[in-house]
Amino acid sequence: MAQALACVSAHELGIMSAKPSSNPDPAFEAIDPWRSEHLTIRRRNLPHFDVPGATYFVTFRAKAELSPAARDLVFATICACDQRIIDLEAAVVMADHLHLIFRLIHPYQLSQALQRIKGRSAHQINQLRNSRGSVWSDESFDHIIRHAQELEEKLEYVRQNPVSRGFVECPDDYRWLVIKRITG
Ligand code: NI
Repeated sequence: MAQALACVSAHELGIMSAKPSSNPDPAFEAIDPWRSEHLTIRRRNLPHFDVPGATYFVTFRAKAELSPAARDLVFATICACDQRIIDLEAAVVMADHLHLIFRLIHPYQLSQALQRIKGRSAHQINQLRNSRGSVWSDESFDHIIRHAQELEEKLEYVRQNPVSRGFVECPDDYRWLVIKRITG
């Protein structure tokens, strides 16, 4: 499991570990998603928050490695959902997982958006592979981005993912990456 989560930074998983007790009002923090420094929801086990206007950082994993053709299909599915279900900021499709940064378009909820992306891409990948069954891990990791600096950090994280994984030397050379705004 630790390996499967390797690309999610430690603070993304902060909700799973004890938080330092330096906060003067820990009870308040515990119930307010905007006050929680690194709210991350493991959606199979915990309730989640749909906050209107929130920008989400979402990661989910493929059960088996995605071929370049499969990554094309996933990327096309994400782009097809953009401006219909999600307002996409950034996406990267890696060989075994993907990261998305987006806002929801009314009236869609986070679970619906993820179901749409996972379901449509899985259907197409199964056709490609002449296979059936689940393509994606059931779990998704989602995180509400709280402020502009964090958005910049997440955008850069997404942008550098293919580089840090050794796929390319420059982010622009990676085929399954989109960043909509200029960073830096
Ligand atoms: Ni990653």
